[in-house]
Amino acid sequence: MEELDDKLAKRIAFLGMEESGKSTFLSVLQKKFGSLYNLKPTTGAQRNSLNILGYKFQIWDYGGQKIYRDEYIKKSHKFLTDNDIIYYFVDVQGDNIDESFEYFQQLMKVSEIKSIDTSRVFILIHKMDPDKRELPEIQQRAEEIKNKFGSLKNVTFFETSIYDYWSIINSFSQGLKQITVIKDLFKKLLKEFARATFSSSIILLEENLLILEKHSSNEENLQIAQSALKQFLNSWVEDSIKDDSSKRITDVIDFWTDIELENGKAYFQKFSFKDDTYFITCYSKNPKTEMLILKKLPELGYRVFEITKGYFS
Ligand SMILES: Nc1nc2c(ncn2[C@@H]2O[C@H](COP(=O)(O)OP(=O)(O)OP(=O)(O)O)[C@@H](O)[C@H]2O)c(=O)[nH]1
Ligand SMILES: [Mg+2]
Repeated sequence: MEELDDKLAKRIAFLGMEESGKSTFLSVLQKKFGSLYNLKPTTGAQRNSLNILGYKFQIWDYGGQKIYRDEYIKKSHKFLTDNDIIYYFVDVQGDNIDESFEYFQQLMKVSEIKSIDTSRVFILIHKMDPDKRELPEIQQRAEEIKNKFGSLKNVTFFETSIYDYWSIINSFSQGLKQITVIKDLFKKLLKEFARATFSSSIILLEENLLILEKHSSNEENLQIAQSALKQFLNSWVEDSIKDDSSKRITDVIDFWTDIELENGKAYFQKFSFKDDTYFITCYSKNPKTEMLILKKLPELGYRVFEITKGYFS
């Protein structure tokens, strides 16, 4: 079983300068909130794993101090092979942008990384903290990062902060989407579920709270569902940090939550099939939706489970 898992393991790289926030981001993904603020600088390249839909993903956290950076470039065949996805971190509050860009350019030149499709390279403009991101100097630095890094390759940017939980899972889910197949089955499933429950938009998440798929009648309704989900998640993260940081966030999350919106209601529901746990957010203007979701969920659980069995083939 272990051998099979290893074959399926997908490799994701976290690269960037020292102190750009890579290891902290990883701890948030792994829900290790207890050790969030006392991480030491990473020595060399460290392997971590994350289970997603029952499959093991490897996340390589490449310590960013100069001695290590030089080593990865020099011995790229040893350090940089087999990565499927690259997350490159730029600290919007502290990094020397020119130096970071130079490192990024060097990385993109080595053959092991050059061969990776641009759709699999993500730049995280990190430490865009909610209380700082509107400041003119931060905005200006974010713009500078986009101009510099965007000039080299047609990469995707995300603005992230550990103080905005949504920004972490959203950016990571986008990357994941690049290495997963059978997307269409989830799409179809959600479309049917939306029809059956009169939902205007739906977001499906797996047990790490990573987004599997979204469905919506239009962009505006999707935005409403997303901002409701963002509210749910951010409040739970706050609670779980305050409360007892050793507790898994998925245990802190209520089984069923809803919020009244100006026009309609948003629901958040945890559901399971066998040992697998999933979450769903629905936004609807129809009062029947609440009852219909509860009625239809067992079947949805079964079908999501069924799809995930062949998910990473
Ligand atoms: N304000 C703010 N600080 C952050 C954020 N993410 C990480 N940090 C802080 O940035 C510092 C460095 O974080 P690390 O995660 O250790 O950085 P790193 O990129 O792993 O560093 P190396 O291992 O040396 O490459 C720590 O003090 C973190 O608390 C963020 O989103 N906002
Ligand atoms: Mg580190």
